[in-house]
Amino acid sequence: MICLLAPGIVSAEKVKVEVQGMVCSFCAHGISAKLREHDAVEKFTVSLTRSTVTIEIKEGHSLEDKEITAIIEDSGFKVNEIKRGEEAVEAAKAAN
Ligand SMILES: [Cu+2]
Repeated sequence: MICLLAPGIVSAEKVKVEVQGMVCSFCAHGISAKLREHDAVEKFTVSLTRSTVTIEIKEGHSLEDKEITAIIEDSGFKVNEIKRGEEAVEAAKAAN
């Protein structure tokens, strides 16, 4: 993957997903594997302590709530809540 954009120029859309039942690194691995192969995912972080997955969506791509839900459910978990925007993501970072 090559990044042609200087950091900070483009603010990609960020999504915070609260996942139910994600408790260990094996859980995180299953979800990570699916996110890694998705076209629209620029990068993501998984927090086991907060049971959240924070996804940064690639410029020019979109990721619908139902797609996110499908990814999580395919991995064997349930989605509690999906939040979009900087605010939700910054709050998650601050608490980590
Ligand atoms: Cu697990």
